[in-house]
Amino acid sequence: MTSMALRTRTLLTVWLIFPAVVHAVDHFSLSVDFSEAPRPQPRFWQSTGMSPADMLLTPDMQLTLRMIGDSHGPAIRYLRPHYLLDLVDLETTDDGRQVPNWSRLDEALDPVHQAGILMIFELMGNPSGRFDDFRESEQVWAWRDFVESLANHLMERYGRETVEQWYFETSNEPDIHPFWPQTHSGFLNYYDASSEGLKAANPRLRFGGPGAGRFLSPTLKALLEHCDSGTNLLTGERGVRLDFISFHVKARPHEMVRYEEHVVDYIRQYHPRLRDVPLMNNEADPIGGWGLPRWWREGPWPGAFVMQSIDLHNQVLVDKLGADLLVAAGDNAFLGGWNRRTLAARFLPGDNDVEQWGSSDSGGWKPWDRVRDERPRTERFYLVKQPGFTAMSLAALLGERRFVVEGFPPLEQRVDTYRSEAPHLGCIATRRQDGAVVLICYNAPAMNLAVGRDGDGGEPAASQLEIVDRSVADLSIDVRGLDFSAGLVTRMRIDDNHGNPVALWREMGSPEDISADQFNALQPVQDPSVVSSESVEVKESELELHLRMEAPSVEAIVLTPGEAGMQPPAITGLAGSSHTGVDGARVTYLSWQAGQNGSLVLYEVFYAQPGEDSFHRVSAQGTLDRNFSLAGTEPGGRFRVVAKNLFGDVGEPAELRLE
Ligand code: 8U8
Repeated sequence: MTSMALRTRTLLTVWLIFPAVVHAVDHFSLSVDFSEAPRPQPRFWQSTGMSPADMLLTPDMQLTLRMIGDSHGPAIRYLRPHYLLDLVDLETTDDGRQVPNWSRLDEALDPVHQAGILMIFELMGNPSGRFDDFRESEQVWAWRDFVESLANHLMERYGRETVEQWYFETSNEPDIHPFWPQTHSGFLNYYDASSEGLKAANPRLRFGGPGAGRFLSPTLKALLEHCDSGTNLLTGERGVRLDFISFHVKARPHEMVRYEEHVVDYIRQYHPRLRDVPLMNNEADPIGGWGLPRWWREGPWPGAFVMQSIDLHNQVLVDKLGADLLVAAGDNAFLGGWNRRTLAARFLPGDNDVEQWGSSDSGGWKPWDRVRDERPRTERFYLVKQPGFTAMSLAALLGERRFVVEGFPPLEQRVDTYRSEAPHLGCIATRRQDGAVVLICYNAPAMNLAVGRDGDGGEPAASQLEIVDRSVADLSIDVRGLDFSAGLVTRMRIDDNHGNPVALWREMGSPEDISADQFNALQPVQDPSVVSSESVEVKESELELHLRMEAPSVEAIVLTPGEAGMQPPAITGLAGSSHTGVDGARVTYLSWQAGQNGSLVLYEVFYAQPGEDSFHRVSAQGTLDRNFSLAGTEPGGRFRVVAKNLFGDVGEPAELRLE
């Protein structure tokens, strides 16, 4: 779409729906009291996944990992890839023993570890095709030994403490063929052997599953039954350890938490002994099929979805059910264009959605029989962060103590998302360790996500656009119980016009191949926009806030006590690496540290071409993540990075000269 066409649509929207907007903007009067007893805010959204594992060997995936590790917080702590053990070959020694060759697995996991990311390690894959029937006792014992040596290898390479923070999980979605091509009873034998192998290496390693793909499937029920009261095949003991129960629900958040509640009810009714076992919905995506084009992925809706999912999981799983929720996060680290389920949109020379080496051809699926991958390897690329990922960086601002925001209709009335009032709105209110208060509000229009499938190329239907247009709302929030008298209110936004690079890309004329200049223009918009920062007086511990929530949108409001004059941390560890952009330009990826990651500072990045004396700013005025990419850099070029607090105080800069 050209910028001309874009403007026309904006005008049309204004003219056509202006009368409707005047009557239709809902208004909600909300309140939150920070002097009440706080509730916990577990970080269950900080996980992602992708498939298959050999994608970890590609430069574009490796840069995605670094963007995760260098994000604010970090936004994401755990990675859950499928088919890791397909990277292991069994080699036969002279005396006829089979020994694992770990080198390709190491090559895949090293960059994950270097990026500071922890693993949800699925014991998935079939080394050299050795294990095809776990009803056979010989295979069960061989698998146990294999898992023990795997765990020992991982602890040796990545450190015992690190691996103790990982979660080991069964094979993904064993209730969906051909993820688990074997029998049911074979699966339970595999479970026992995996559990014993891990325990033999280190009893502190955590193991659970089954990563169920279907709602309350026979596989999930059988595993619960087996772990509760079955017999451990290897030890003869009654019951088998289950350190967490994992399953997948892909739906909009209201429906998602309703399904999850059924799973919790089932566990409590039939397996009261397992009632306190922690839970993971480790593929909590809006809809199945990462690789199908979806119009609503091109823009801020996935960001609003992230916040709504956090809010409803807080309200239902944490508060109402008292569940120990470890993970409720998407499987969204795939590589593809704007409208695929990706953390960063990937630009390739030519068609951006062409299949590349290591990426799968149909939505996370990988047929067992594919051995060789003849497709082209990714060599030239650009990555642009999507609003769903940016929203997770914003969520990292949230504190550990949460307070209830009153004033929306009760949740039970909002469950029917097509008929009830305000199913799409919500606010999360927290206080941080450093005393700042963080409120995040969202507007996630409740349209039918499946409309726009296949046939029509992922274009939005008129009915859906209408739902989006009608969803705008005004919120007034009466904030009470503040324990400071003066501070700063900083607002950061993600919506159509803020923190939304695809909008700028459309204004550029939707180029399939972006240039270095276009990439550089997209960089500053991939962060949430700081839209305002104003000093406020807090009278009688109270403050009134007003927000217009466009649809879809996310707004974070940070209330920082105190005033200007504090020294922000110095930048340390400034480092750069480079790759090649689609147009052949050299792209420098910068990353750094500053105090503790997660502290309330923003960064500014400046660059001077070789021979130039003065630096010019290349980033937005404040960026949240500890990384930045610039295309068209040259040897001798110099970067300067500074941290500044929200009051504008600037810390000690760091400089880097490119080789
Ligand atoms: C039912 C089904 C059919 C199919 O062709 O592929 C599937 C792939 C099916 C169900 C699940 C499935 O994989 C899971 O979901 C994927 C997705 O794209 O939603 C991926 O996110 C996951 O990696 C995978 O576990």
